[in-house]
Amino acid sequence: MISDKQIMRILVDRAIEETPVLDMHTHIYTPCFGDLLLYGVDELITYHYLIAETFRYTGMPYARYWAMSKKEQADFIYQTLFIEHTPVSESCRGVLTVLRKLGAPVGGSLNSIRDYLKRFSREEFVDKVFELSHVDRAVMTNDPFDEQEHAVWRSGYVADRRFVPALRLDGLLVYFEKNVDTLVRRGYRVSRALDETTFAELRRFLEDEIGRMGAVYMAVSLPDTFRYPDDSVATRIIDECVLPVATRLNIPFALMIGVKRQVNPGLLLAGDAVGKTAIESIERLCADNPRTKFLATLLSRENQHELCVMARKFRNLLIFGCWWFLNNPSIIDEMTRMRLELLGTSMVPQHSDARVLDQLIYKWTHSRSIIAAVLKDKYADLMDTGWPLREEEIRRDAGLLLGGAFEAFLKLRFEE
Ligand code: RAT
Ligand code: ZN
Repeated sequence: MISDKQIMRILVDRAIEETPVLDMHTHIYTPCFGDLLLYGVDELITYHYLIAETFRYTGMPYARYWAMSKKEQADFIYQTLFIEHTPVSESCRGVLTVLRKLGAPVGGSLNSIRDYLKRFSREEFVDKVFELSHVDRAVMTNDPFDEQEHAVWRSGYVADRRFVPALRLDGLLVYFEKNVDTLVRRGYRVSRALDETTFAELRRFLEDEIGRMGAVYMAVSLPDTFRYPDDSVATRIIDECVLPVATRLNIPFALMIGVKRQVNPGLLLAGDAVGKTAIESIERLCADNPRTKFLATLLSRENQHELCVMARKFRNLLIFGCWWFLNNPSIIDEMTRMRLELLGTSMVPQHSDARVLDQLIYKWTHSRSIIAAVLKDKYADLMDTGWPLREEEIRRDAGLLLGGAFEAFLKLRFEE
């Protein structure tokens, strides 16, 4: 006879499998952005996570790698990580999951894989990836200071319901000085002096960009050394511009904190590391701005428990994802358990951070199975209490965890 718990486990797998994902942070783009949308096996293999892993096994000068064509780089990484070594790391396994799901010859030569993938047109490939990953919508990272991207927003942008815009603020909060001239060229009366006119113009800039894009949140990635408040440009622009605009438009301000930029510049994008940050910055922001909504993800494993506790204290804080170096099965498992135990379903267990379209497939295949495994354990404990767990509850939870909690947060309005 099949037990209640066995039935529950089948229902959980089914619910997690069948629930479409709203992926709240990626680096992929609507097809109208042209070559900003990365896809295909050469991009997949030259993902910066794999570049860092490749250099573990070679004495080759970094510059020689960067001088190669994309195809040569992919050949080199494939040879190093998949042929000369066993591809057991999470990033390597990810490539293989993508290939398997696409029906490509896993274990074959890279050329045979390239040949296989030629059967898809770009358009077919985009459809195929969304179908295989069962992602309904993916939130982009839209940098208003990227000239190539900006040109498309000004003309040629074609909305695609699967891609949701989000306004990235690194250019304002981290690299303000560098971008003053661009802002002036675009007709904003700003100056490095950070006077009242500049703040008013920056608010106008933010509202223009959010309006043009239809951005659902503003976001910034910050170093582990970030402190709020302090006497930095970032604090001043956050106080005078970002918070008022976020509150007025009722859209969240997403903080992604903990990157140690360029500890090894030779690796370029793969050269960033991690550092623990001071949770007090988030505490202050949430406590002082109860009507403003914050999203947060921290890069250091050491910050995860206190971040959960912070979310228990502030309803205007929604924590999300297992970011970058945390996106490994053992850590996702641990973080998802802790978050469910401390926050129930009022959190977003995962985002993909996909830089290459194809990565939606593996990031969600791998994460779905961990989320399902954790849920099964939690439900088994719940059933032991005598709680009559129903299938509707399982489906409701799957919906919340795979995007519903984020969507509900977007709609929330905090009145004081
Ligand atoms: O995960 C990544 O690919 C990083 O390089 C970053 O892009 C990070 O996710 C970010 O959004 O800053
Ligand atoms: Zn990212």
